[in-house]
Amino acid sequence: MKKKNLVYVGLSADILHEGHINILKKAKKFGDVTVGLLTDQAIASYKKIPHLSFKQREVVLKNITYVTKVIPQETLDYTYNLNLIKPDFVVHGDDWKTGVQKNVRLKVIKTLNKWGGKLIEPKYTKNISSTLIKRKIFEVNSPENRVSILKRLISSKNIVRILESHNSLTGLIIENLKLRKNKQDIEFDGMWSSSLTDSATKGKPDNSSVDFSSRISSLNEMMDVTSKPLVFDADNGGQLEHLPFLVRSLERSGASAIIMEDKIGLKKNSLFKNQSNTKQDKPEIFAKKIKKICISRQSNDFMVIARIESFIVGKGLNDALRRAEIYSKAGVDAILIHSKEKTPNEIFSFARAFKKSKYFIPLVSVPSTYSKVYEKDLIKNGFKLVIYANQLLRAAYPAMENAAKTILQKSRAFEIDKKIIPIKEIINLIKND
Ligand code: SPV
Ligand code: MG
Repeated sequence: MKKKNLVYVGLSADILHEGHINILKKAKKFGDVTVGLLTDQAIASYKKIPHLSFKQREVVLKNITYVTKVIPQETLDYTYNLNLIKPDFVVHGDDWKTGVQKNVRLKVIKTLNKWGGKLIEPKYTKNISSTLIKRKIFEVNSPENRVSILKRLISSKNIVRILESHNSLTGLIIENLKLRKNKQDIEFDGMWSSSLTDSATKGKPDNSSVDFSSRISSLNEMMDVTSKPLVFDADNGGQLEHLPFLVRSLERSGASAIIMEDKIGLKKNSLFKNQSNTKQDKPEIFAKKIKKICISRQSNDFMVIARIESFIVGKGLNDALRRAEIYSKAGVDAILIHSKEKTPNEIFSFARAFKKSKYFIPLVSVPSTYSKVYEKDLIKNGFKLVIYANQLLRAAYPAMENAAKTILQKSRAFEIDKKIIPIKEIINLIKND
């Protein structure tokens, strides 16, 4: 009997729709179908990570009549898997002739040529797309789903990019801004609810004058109109006994992580030059707070991140390392090593030493003072999360002040009109359908 032909179909299969079924059905006509299921990492290399995990997507595909086998495809590029199984056919919708996948397609053709394999490209099914379905789902996305996204992003991306958001409008910038760079779509992965910029927006100092109920109310306004993960700056977390209630509120709102700094006493922003009155908590006492959060959280996907202030208060590397191990043992998911130096040397020396510890966990950086550092260098040094902690507020304030000044100076608004966006654009900025 003639051996059955082998057909290969590469899929993300996050949300399966009739378009996928059309492709698989067509593929089955040519032989036995092996699906190369893109891993979270492969998908994250060119677009948002999928809603469903690899395992969940695999189960669905394995149970489809037209599919014989499912194997992981670790990269967007098919070459490795094609060389591995040498299929007679690859089937893909004809929608990849342009865009991110254009070169992937050309490589598929070249590789198949080596053994006389063929690329079959059925017409893309119109008026259906996972993106459209995802948009609809987002409207009813539950807080529980939202909480988990950050942890999955951290395990599937080189680095997760978080930007400060101090109101819903800045949240929408983070939500919607997309750029094409080096043939990749890039965007911010989530929002940082900063104590500094949330307080400054309310005209108050960053010393916990803005209490948690007010902070959570601002957070909820951002959550209402966005879908990306949010990381909450909890200062030192407040009283140990109050922490379970804070965690409950954060999880209920859909926040993905709490970052708590190891300081005690009246809070002072870490970037102030004079830190003479700033005190660090005893590491063992701080570890109790960490444990309290870990046992209070409903979901293990809600991340607890400890922020070490040893460099800020002038203690050295050894103190920071000792604390990192204690906090890691207490159960935190990541360590933010803070610094107000002009270069990242201090945090990189910490990273090098901590990497050798058996308690090593992912690192978080806040490059406010050492802003020349590139993400690629953070990645090289073991950082998995970068928080741009205050740039949107710093951009907005001088722009607004300048507009106010110009109107005062000119006794009319005409001169500033050229420098600000038209009212029409502001109206169109927020959809109203
Ligand atoms: C914040 O943005 O509120 C922070 C970072 O906690 S820092 O201002 O550097 O303390
Ligand atoms: Mg803060």
